[in-house]
Amino acid sequence: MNRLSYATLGSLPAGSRPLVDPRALGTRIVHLGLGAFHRAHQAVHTEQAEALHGGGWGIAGFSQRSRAVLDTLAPQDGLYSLTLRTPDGPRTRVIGQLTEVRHAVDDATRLRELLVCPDVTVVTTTVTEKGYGRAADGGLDTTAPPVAADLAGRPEPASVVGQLAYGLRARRALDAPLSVVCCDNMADNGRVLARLVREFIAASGWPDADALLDWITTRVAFPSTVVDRIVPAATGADRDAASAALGVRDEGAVVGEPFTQWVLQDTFAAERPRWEETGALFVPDVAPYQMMKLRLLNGAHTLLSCLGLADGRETVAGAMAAPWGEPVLRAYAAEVAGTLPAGLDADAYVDGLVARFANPAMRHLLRQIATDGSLKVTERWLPPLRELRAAGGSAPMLTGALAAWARHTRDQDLDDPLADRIRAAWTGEPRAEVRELLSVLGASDLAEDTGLVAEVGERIAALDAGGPMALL
Ligand code: CS2
Repeated sequence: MNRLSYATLGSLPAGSRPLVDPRALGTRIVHLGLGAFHRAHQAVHTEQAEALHGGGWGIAGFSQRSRAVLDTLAPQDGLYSLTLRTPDGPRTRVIGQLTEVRHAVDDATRLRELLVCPDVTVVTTTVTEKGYGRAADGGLDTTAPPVAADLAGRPEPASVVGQLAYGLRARRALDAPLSVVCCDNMADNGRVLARLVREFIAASGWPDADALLDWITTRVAFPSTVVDRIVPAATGADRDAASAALGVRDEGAVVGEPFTQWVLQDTFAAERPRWEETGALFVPDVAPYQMMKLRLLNGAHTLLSCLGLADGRETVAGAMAAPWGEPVLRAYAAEVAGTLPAGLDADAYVDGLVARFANPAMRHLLRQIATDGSLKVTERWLPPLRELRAAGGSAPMLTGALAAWARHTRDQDLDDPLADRIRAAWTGEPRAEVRELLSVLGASDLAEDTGLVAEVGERIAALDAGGPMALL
């Protein structure tokens, strides 16, 4: 079978072709983190906006670590297909918005070149929570290896924050405004990223650091965003199915659910694609949307993954099919909904989640969600837990969730940047264990809350004895 590429575009079934001719695009967006999520979300919105309004918003995607994604996409001229797993069957279409696929370190010169190009006015990022090098207090961990080496003046920065700081420093000479758009699942993600970049510059020792910080204040925007589309890691079978649908071999195929949401803070500093024409929402403050999505969707995902893996389930739909699946999800959501700002329709949102999670056409592995759990728990559960405790309310589902995560770290192989410290917390003394796990999460306030520590301990014992139903 021929490979998907510019040369074979003409042979694609009519409904599977890119909406625009990718060869006619310029490069106006730099994207850091070339994973499946970007390709199934922002790239798709951008392609739709391009088809409607033009503008030449091609994307240069820079992989941060993996070279495999380049080996896959470079021979395909940056083309790949997205298969939407609708309940009525899959729909496969080639997305043609990537004009360049590169490696952020190997192609550091090209990255710098693009960041000083006046046509480029938007940088987007999807590097996962751990990709930002945050310390427990939310600031930059200047001792973490990639950041520390970049601060020491490594010419090809390997940390995302270093890449942005160096890039902005170069761009200042051009004095052209830029929007840096964080698209990862973190509360206040724009402000988080702005802070990290500023702290990098402040720690850099650059003679122009102060002037650069002033320039960033006036010329660079870091809008916050909420991104949502469930994108399970594609399997060999997914690639085979996409290739069969296209009639050409696609090694870069991605899969996702039909649902997509993108909410952006309306504070861009410079020209951008008209994403609002593709369903994206521009609002003055994304916080309500962010809280609803992180706490309900992502929080429930993490809970289902911990409970489901312990219960021998493999996928989100499998966990939802368990007798405890939907009741646990609804009980968790009912508790967390109490922490959301007024005016949101949490009930409708939760009904939507039940349908999305139960979509039998999706094979979303619980193990994928369980990855980097320590960072996710911190974003998704601890803020609502703190708020409910501060208000004097009880939070049985959130303490149960922490217990489920604790058991997960006790019983399962961990793929987590803090795995060593987490494993070392299991000393055989139950109270001390929970306390230590909370400290590892950077939640010393909660670790010192003896009532909470005792409750989590009891919930661990209840789950050990009764399985997920014990949470209800
Ligand atoms: C999931 C997210 O893996 C995870 O942690 O909760 O990737 C989730 O599927 C997306 O945020 C949905 O938008």
